[in-house]
Formats: sequence, structure tokens, C-alpha cells
Amino acid sequence: MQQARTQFEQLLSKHKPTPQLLQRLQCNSSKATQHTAKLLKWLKLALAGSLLLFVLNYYYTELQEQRCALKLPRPLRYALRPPERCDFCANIKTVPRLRDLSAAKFEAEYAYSGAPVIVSDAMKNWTATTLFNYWYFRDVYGKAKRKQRIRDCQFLPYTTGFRDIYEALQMSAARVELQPEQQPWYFGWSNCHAETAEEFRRHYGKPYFLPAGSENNNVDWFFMGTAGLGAQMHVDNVRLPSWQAQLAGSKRWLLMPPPECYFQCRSHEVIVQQGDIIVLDTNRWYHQTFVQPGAISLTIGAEYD
Ligand SMILES: O=C(O)CCC(=O)C(=O)O
Repeated sequence: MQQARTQFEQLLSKHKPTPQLLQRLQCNSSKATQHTAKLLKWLKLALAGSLLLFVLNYYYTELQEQRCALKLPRPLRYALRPPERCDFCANIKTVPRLRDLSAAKFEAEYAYSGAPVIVSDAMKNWTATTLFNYWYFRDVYGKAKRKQRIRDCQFLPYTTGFRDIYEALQMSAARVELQPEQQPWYFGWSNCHAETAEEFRRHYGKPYFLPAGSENNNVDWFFMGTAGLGAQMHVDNVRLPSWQAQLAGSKRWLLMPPPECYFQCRSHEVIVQQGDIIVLDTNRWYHQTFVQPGAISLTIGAEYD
């Protein structure tokens, strides 16, 4: 090192740089630094842009199909939830059970107001009520092509520990029917798989009371299980309100206003019977379900706009 320094000093003393040359050297090096800084700035911007595009694309193609769009831990999601204005629940005394509900009345009073309602005559001509059950789904999914796509659809195991719908459809007949000594089961899943969705949709339709311009979300949800279980108390973080049709069995729903509305709104408990459709804004009402003793509960539902 010392040797190199001595050589450099000898060289400098032989070829002493003029002040002009030193200034030019300084100028050039500061220009190069500025150029590099600019380049780095553009690179950072391009990187941030690509990241944003990737996140947006992922959100729209993947998460839009899911019931829980943002996968934040629940306490954080609840803490970040913007507070509700309580007028959506302040005047709700009961959850009405209606028949012959016109699309106009539904739109004016229930569709977007946050007022829950049960419609008890909206499954006429749905062959799903007699055809759909545990064994039907096992058969359809067993025959389906592109099974991995089905496995990747969102699946809610609740307390069962199943990892996906295929695992859930491997239970013994004794457990499915909840014979003595068998463990109860309850799970939910979305049908994000086009081929099987087409088969399922042959057996049910859009509920007649939805406004003409209203569209179902293209992903439907199923929930199925035995007495004693259900979904724990939670509030959703999805885009829209939804309907849920009770194809078989029955379920008790406990609806609670969000905490900020406890003093203005009351809680409600309703039993949704086979043949009923409950319409609920699950983004605003906290809700919990309990399958009632009797037949296996099976529901299908979707968000609507
Ligand atoms: O039907 C159930 O048991 C749960 C439904 C639910 O939690 C939902 O639709 O958000």
C-alpha cells in the first residue's frame, strides 16, 4: 500500500495536473453522479409501477373471487374497518319473512339499505333442492377435469381441519350422516371452477326478486354440514351484499350490529328454513350460524350488485 502511494505521488509530481484539468475532472465526476442518480430514480419508479400493476392484477384476477378479499389477520382487519353510520340498522325491529316480493319493493327497501330479509318462496323450479347433497358434490368433483383448479378455489374448513374440498369429500358415510360416536362437520367453499359451475347452475337461478339490472357475482358459495356447528361470529370484507338459499336443513343466524352501533341497533336471531332465502349485507352485520338438528344443512349463495 505504502509503495503504491509513493509511486502515485512521484507520478503526480512529474505530471502535475493543471487547475483547469482538476476542475474538468471534478465537473465530469459530478455529472456522472447526477446521471447515475437520475437513472436510479427512474429504475425505482419503474419498479414501483410494476409492483403496483402486479398487485392490482393479482387483486382483480384472484382475490375478487374470494369471500375474504384482504387476507389481513382478523384483529387487524377489524381494527382497520371504517366505522359504520348506524342508520342501516337503527330502525330494524325484526327480520321480516316475505313471499311474492316484487323486484321494485326489494330494490327500494332491502337490496342496498342493509335491512335483512327472508324470502320464503324463491326456490320454485330449482332442481338443486332435490339433487344437491354431499354425494352429488363428491360425484361431480370426482369426475371433473382440472382438479387442481378446484382445489385452488377458496375453502373454509371451520373446525374440521380439511385442507380443500377434495379432502372434505372423502368422509365415511357414517361421519357424513353423523352416526353415533362420529364427529360433526361443517365447511364452505366457492365454485371458482367454470366447468362444474356450469353444471351446478343448471339447477338453480338468480332469485326472482333481485332487480332486473342486478348481477350475481360469478362465484357462488356453498356451505354444508351437520347440527351443532356453523360459522363463528365475524363480519365480511367483500364488495357487495349477498343472498343465501337454504337448499336443505335449517340454520339459526345470529346477527349483531357493529360495536359502534350497539347503543342504536339491536341484535336479531332468525331461523332460516329449507326453502328460504336470506338476504344480508354481511359486510355490515356481524353474523354467526348454527346448523339446527335434523337434515344436513346445505346452502348456496352469491353476492349481487
Ligand atoms: O352460512 C354460513 O354458515 C356462513 C355464511 C357466512 O359467513 C357468509 O356468507 O359470510
